[in-house]
Amino acid sequence: MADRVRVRGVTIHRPIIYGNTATVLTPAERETSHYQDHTHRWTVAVRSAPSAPDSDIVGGADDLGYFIKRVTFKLHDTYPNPTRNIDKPPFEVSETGWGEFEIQIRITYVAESGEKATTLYHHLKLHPWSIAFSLPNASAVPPEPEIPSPENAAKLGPVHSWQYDEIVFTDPFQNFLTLLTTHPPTPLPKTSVNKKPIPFHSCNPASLEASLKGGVPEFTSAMEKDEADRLEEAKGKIIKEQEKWRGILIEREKELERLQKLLASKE
Ligand code: SLL
Repeated sequence: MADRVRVRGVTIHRPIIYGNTATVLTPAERETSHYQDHTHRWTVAVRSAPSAPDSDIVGGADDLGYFIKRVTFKLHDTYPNPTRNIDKPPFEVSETGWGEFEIQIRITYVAESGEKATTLYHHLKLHPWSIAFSLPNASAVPPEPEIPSPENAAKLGPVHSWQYDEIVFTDPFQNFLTLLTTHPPTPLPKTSVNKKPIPFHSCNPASLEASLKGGVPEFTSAMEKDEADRLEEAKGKIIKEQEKWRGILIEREKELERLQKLLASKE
């Protein structure tokens, strides 16, 4: 079967995002909820990275159902039926709750891909981002960020926590490669079309300010360049530090040698 032939030397990828959006329940919603202790409504999802035009949803411009067969979200054991299998787009789960926890996300590909499933982890984020753990000079063990009251958190608007990633297929089967190439992904916009904020990431503390102003964040290709620039800058800083400390070490070794000689001459 020619279809089951692997196309050697080819890699093809699909950009995705995974993460969650959370909002504080209004007092009325809390009253009518089955669970009086639930404070937030949240949605965890796997989506295509670009956002649809004029959409209030982070990502999701493309339907990923042509190559993803199932997404399994493993919720905290405090939830009924914590293993949620989603077999068609949108690949997402919405719930209410009171606490943050780690969600295991398992992506299974369509059978003809012959690809193994991918497992990702996402920390469900309910509380607003805080600068406490993103300051570059913060102490090694950062303080726990304060959790604002529901009233104050509600004023800050929805919380977004999304991670960009690329699913890479190496040496794909010919039929799967054809399937992928007949569904080209919508390209990411170069920069945000509607001046949407870039999604906050703790590796980029500068993005906090924009994310606190609210609005639905959007992934752009400029983010990739910005991240590469930040990495370059950090590399430069590390090289400078290394040179500084190497200089200090050489000085100290010279001093040690001098003192050892002095000591030997006194013996
Ligand atoms: C914590 N490690 O202690 C976390 C656990 C669990 C969250 C959080 C809903 C449970 C229900 C819910 O929010 N669980 O169905 O009532 O913070």
